[in-house]
Amino acid sequence: HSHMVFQKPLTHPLTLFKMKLKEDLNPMLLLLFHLMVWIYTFITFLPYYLFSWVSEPVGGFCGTEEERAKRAKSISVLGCPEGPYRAVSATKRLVTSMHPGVDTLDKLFEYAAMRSPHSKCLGTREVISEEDEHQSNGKVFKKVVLGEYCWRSYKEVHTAAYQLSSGLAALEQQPKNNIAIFCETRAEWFIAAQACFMNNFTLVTLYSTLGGPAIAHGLNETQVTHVITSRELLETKLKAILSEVPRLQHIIVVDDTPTSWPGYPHGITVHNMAAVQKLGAKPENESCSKPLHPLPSDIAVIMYTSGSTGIPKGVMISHSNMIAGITGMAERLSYLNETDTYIAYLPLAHVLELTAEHIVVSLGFKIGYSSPQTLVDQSTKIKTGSKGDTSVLQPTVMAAVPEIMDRIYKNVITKVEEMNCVQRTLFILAYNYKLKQLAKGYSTPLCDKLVFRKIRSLLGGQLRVLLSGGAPLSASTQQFMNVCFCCPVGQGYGLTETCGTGTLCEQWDYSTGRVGGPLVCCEIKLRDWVEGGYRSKDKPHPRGEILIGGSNISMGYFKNEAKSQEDFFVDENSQRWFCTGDIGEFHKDGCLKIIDRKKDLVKLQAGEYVSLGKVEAMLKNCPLVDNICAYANSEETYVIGFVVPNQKHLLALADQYSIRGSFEELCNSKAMEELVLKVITGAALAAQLERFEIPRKIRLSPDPWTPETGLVTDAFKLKRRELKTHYQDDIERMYGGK
Ligand SMILES: *[C@@H]1O[C@H](CO)[C@@H](O)[C@H](O)[C@H]1NC(C)=O
Ligand SMILES: *[C@@H]1O[C@H](CO)[C@@H](O)[C@H](O)[C@H]1NC(C)=O
Ligand SMILES: *[C@@H]1O[C@H](CO)[C@@H](O)[C@H](O)[C@H]1NC(C)=O
Ligand SMILES: CC(=O)N[C@H]1CO[C@H](CO)[C@@H](O)[C@@H]1O
Ligand SMILES: CC(=O)N[C@H]1CO[C@H](CO)[C@@H](O)[C@@H]1O
Repeated sequence: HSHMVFQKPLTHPLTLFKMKLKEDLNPMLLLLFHLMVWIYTFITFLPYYLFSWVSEPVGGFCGTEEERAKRAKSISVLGCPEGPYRAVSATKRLVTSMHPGVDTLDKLFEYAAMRSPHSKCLGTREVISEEDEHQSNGKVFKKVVLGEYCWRSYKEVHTAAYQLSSGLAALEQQPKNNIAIFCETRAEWFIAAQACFMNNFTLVTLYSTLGGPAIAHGLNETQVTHVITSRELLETKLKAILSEVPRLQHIIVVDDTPTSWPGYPHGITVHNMAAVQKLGAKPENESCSKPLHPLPSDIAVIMYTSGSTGIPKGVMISHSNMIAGITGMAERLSYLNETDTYIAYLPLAHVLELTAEHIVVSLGFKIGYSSPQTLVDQSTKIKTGSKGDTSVLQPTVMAAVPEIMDRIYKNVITKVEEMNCVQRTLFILAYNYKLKQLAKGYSTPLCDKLVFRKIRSLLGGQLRVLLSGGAPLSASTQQFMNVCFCCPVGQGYGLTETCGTGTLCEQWDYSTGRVGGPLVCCEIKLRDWVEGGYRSKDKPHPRGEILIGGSNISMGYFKNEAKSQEDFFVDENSQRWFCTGDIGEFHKDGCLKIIDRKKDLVKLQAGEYVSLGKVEAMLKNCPLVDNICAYANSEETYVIGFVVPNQKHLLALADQYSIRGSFEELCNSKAMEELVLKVITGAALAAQLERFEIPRKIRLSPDPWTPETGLVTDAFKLKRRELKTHYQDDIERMYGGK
């Protein structure tokens, strides 16, 4: 059987529209559209043609986008199919730092603060009002009205961090002790991190969505005495586990109010961050804490990853690891400059967000803080009629996990379905026209202005690049973002263990499903995985498990030598490597494509191998499916699935077959299960899945899987073990046990 995962073309939802449209297409409209496009292209092409030979192409950037796309991004330095592959500009030597002498994170921020002290650095919106909105079903939603962004300059942030660092030292935070940050993404998080780096305090990061036992485990294992947190997390999560963290002495709360904290156990003091900064600003304390600058080999962060299985693991990341990772990514994003704006809303405890914010510092632009609940005008916490963060900030750079883009995509598609015939025809014509032009390397300014401007304004209207990481992005969603948001989606691949780095697509690479070539700071090898049937000798592309090596590879897992030995190794040139467990293939142009995951492969009773990840990726493109987890057991002969259906589409389907009931009732109905299974099977066959790969039975779940439910990670990756436990009864039922 074949392992050619993710390679077959997916049926794009818009092609379905196109088929429907053929019947009711107005020929006049079509003619008019083509005429308009032709005239516009002619008018804009002429000056371009006349002037194109005047401006000299810049070295390395010459040629049309089409030519550039053909050029190799990386090559195998020894010429073997298994690699190692390196970026073309780094074949002789991997690049480990961007600014000379800047080899630790504290030096990086100091460098940025010296270079442009008065530039805007961190921005936060002020809260104008807060109110409770009562829903008809008795639920209460908190809604906020937010004002403009208030900015702090690089110099102000540096001073704030310096004072906090001195203040923490005055509170007897010792240079050799770890210190934890357990907080939502906000400016104070970033300032606190800089404060720690300055004084060689090792920072321990924990996701704010982790459960109590996991947090206690992390805090206990790292033996922290000081924790920086927010008022909300202190009251909802931390307070309950204080007895399990006996070493804890000081809690620093980033909020301003209240200023006194009664009712905490003996031996624990709670401080406001502002008070600690004030303490640090006193001359007697400032002088007593002579900063102990870290060395590049010192550990900067112990990052706990929620992982898709078991208790969280702490990954030890040194300053040199971080600097190399930032350098690698910043090199590929070097077209960004001080005029850009980054919107920060992903968890800062996630390596993607932490490196992204440091890239901003490294390139010298500004960070505006946001949150998933206030991101756009329609977000849950934004009061109807007031503005979301993207509208106010108008960011030019944004990072997103595929889950968020999938949601945007499905929303817009639903809107398109609701349009009248003329509007829809225009939209689809423009969409397909632009798709074709992009493939050829041309832009379509007229379509962008007339058709896509409104969609683009959803995210502020100024986006220049969208960075995507954390999980594979489906080809249809990527194309949709390329077309409708008029900006490239830079898909990347990296893990916490590799400091977020590995590969990143180039700005003008519009090919889908691929994650680009290796960054200049690392190299990639493919290792044969014989059981899975992947070998570097495979044709047409070499395939195998992805190994990433370079100075960006982290030092291993905290207090877990056995696991570190298993996943990391050092080669004969004393370079560290990490074995990712992901399966990839290298294309002719040196781009990597992730095609499978070792852990997701299950052998069915009859001996067929099923890649659960591949099945899920295919079926997620089905509009009826919001999320899906495929499950298979080696003692059984078929695959089953847990499905979170799309509410709107499920209700429509029920309506079509005159099945009545609330969304929840429909999800529990046997008849609906059969209907959805029929639709999914159709979609799976259209996507050319093998018969044995298609779920034979499914369970519909009315509740979406969010990180809070513990069923997915913060990057919305499925936690298979937790899902299995959660649906144990259903598994038994579907396999005929009950
Ligand atoms: C920084 O702290 C680590 C322990 O966390 C210690 O081993 C190292 O020597 C310190 N670095 C300096 C330059 O003092
Ligand atoms: C905390 O760590 C100690 C050892 O350092 C261990 O004995 C104890 O069981 C741990 N407690 C929790 C709640 O994990
Ligand atoms: C920054 O980039 C923008 C967009 O590419 C460009 O228009 C501007 O001139 C650049 N500014 C500087 C100072 O390089
Ligand atoms: C370590 C140290 O010297 N801390 C001092 C910081 O300032 C406060 C208030 O002046 C003193 O009480 C601390 O002893
Ligand atoms: C911390 C770490 O792993 N450092 C390594 C980075 O890579 C260079 C060579 O590429 C090694 O010499 C370092 O030990």
